[in-house]
Amino acid sequence: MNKMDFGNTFIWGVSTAAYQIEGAWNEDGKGESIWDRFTHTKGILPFRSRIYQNHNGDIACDHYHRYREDLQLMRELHIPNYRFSIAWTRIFPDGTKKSKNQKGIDFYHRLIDCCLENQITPNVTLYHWDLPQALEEQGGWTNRETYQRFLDYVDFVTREYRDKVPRWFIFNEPFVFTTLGYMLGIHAPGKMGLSNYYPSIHHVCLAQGEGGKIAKSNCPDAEIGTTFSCIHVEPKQSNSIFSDLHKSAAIRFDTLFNCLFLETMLGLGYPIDRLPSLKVILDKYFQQDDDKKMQFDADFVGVQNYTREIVEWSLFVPVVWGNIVPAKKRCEKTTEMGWEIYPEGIYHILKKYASYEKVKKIYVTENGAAFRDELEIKDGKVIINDIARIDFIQSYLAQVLRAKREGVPVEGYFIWSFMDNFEWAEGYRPRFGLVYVDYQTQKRYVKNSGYWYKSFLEGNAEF
Ligand code: GCO
Repeated sequence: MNKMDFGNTFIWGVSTAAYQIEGAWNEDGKGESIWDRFTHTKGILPFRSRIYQNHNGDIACDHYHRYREDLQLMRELHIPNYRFSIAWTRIFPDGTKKSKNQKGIDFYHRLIDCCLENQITPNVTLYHWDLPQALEEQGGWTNRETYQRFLDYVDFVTREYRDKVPRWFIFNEPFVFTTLGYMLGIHAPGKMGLSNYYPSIHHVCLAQGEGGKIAKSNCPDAEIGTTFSCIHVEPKQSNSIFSDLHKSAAIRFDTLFNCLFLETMLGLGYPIDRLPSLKVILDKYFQQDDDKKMQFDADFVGVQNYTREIVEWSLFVPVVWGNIVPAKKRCEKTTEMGWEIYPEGIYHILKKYASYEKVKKIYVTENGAAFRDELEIKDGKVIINDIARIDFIQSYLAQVLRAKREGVPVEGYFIWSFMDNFEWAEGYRPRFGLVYVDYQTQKRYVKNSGYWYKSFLEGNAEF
């Protein structure tokens, strides 16, 4: 198999996110984001820091200052598409348009122009989790007003850069940032409980649909879509009376993980039939015409898949009434994140998403793996022989091609990630990059997976 098997309209790239790589957390007028606050605030439980070894994104990969070097390296690796996110707080430091910050606006003009100078297509994610802290102090996504502020931000940014950006992503993984940030409290802003979760889900659905329509209206010739974290879910196998209970738990997890934010965008409404708990949203937060507001005729959907989950029924976990069976309890092959390596999972997810009539096109906008990278010096050169990451990418690509050959309209693949970066609550411990970052010196070293991707993109790598 080689690149040409995917056809010459298939797009290839790498993905990153502002908070995970930029650093310069308070430079040139940038406002504080919820991730600045969350990483600067110690956890409530003294023995448990909220972030591995109290890491934070203050400096990260210093991409804010080193983007030219990074894009030059991307060009040397013949990577044609760069997906990155814009930090809302560089544009509107307090989250509202009255706080417009020209230095932040100019930075993204420089970044986008540098992409174009290097023959790299800029793909812009409008929101990759870094809500302005000033808006969080008014309730954040639990406050319906926040979605209006998001629309002001989307309107400004898509007008500002529309002549240079051909592809826009409204959100990165709404399921993840609402669930981990407003239900479980393990991501910023660290809120917990259904009274935070349900309103944040609804206001994000409104922001997704209205934001998509505004972006399309401002950039009619661009491709406008959004990205979803997708996890292939299977029920725990059991011959006991619990078998059906596990199966119904798997349906609830699958609905929450993979269907909720997609189906509201497609105009199918909340999947109450499969996840009755969501009826609270209709009773408490839904307003007239919200179903129309949530809808957006996306040009594409972004699928982000890394693993599979096996679930079992449980009486103790609300909303889904189930538990995830930890991967390390049921399989040998896991990544540094403890995620099962299960390539068939991306095939199943692609088939699932393609089964929705209104899904026109799919890009795989994140896929990749964290493994322990060993550095060795050979003839004065740093070698990182990350075979496991190359195997991972090849095995998942094979499943993407399998789905494509069965008629799934999958038209692109972006590796997470171009370079090692800040992995949220896990800090800098897991390394996902094709490029190794020495955080002490900020030196970059291309891993063998980066060289492999280069030769694959040149059409020279068969597997
Ligand atoms: C996500 C985010 C990325 C992560 C990556 C690895 O999908 O969670 O988009 O920011 O870093 O997926 O977990």
